[in-house]
Parts: sequence; structure tokens; C-alpha cells
Amino acid sequence: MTQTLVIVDVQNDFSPSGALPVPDGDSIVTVINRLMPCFDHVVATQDWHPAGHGSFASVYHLSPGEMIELNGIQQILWPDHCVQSSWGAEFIPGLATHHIEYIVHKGSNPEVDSYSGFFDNGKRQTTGLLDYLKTIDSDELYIVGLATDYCILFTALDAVELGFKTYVIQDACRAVNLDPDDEEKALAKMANAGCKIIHSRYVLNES
Ligand code: VGL
Ligand code: ZN
Repeated sequence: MTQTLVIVDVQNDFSPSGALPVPDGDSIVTVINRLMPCFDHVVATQDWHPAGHGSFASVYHLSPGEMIELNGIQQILWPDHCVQSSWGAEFIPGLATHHIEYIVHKGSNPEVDSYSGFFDNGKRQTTGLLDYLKTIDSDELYIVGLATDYCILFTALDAVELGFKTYVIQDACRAVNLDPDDEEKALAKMANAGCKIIHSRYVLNES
């Protein structure tokens, strides 16, 4: 059994002062820092868009939250966020990044969004995460980060489908909640797919 902590998109633009603010998004850094030393391996994803990415509302002079079709796939439009090498794309300050042994960038293709850490939304291209996890022989994934209703959801669903024993540490994730019940719906979808939704206590051995 090889356990890997997968840290999803803990980046400045998803903190409350960022371009695509996730309520309370920065508050998970403390618990993630405590979790990291408990694992055999720690990897992270970064949302990593080129300027003018096809998910940005500004490209079409539309408003964030509107829907378009992007190369045949339904796409919610977002504010410009996580532009490659910008401050917004950096890890949130305070994250103990020295524990992170592998970083995967996703969303770099302007033509398609990539919520999952494994594949783009059209499942046409891989990110390299699966190959890395095979290299280190990991069979159990513990997923934390931002946001529960997008990148956590898609990463966790792919992880189960790929055959990993998959845990989502709920209190180490936060949701965008465009609709107030999006977090709850995402957690239900993940649980139904076979993910175990757990509390960090379960890993940190606290009661
Ligand atoms: C995300 C929306 C757009 C996420 C990334 O990390 O959950 N959400 N890009
Ligand atoms: Zn994005």
C-alpha cells in the first residue's frame, strides 16, 4: 500500500483575495501542512492557463458564470485566473511546498479546460499525473485542495475510475458554491462513485 496526498490547485487566485475567489479557500493551508508529513508521497496540481484561455469570459466579452460551448464541450466562463507564471498561479503563501515532489500543470491548452488533475475535460490529453503515480507505485490517493465542486470533483471521479482507492479529505477542501448546494452535490457524487469522504482527524489520528 502506497499512499499519496494529491494537493489540487492551492493557488492565490482561488484564495479569497484572488481572481476566482473560493470562500475560505486559504484556510485549508494549515491542515494540508499537517497532513503532508503523514504520506509516502506528496504531489500537487496547478491550474496553469495561457493568457486568453478559452474558459475566460473576457475572451468573448461575456460575464463570468455564463455558459458557452468550447470545442463541443459545455463550458462555464470564469474570470481570468491562474495565468501561467503570474502571482495568481503561485501556491498560496504558507503552503509547505518543500514536501511536494511532483507538480502537474493543467489547463495549458487554450482550446479546452481541465478540471481533473488527470485529463482535460474532453479526456483527449493526459497531464502526466497517472504516469507519475504508476512510477511510484501508488495505489491510494488522498485528495485535498480547491475547489470541491470543480477540480476536486473531477480529479476524484477520474481517480476512482482509474482504479485508485480514493479518499477526499473534506475539511481540507473548499467549494466555489456558485449555487449554495454545489459542495453538497459534489460530495454526494464522489461518495456515490466510490470515493471515501473523510475528515483529516482520520489521517492525523486525533479524536
Ligand atoms: C477550478 C474553475 C476554473 C478549480 C479551476 O481549481 O476548481 N475551477 N478553473
Ligand atoms: Zn481554471
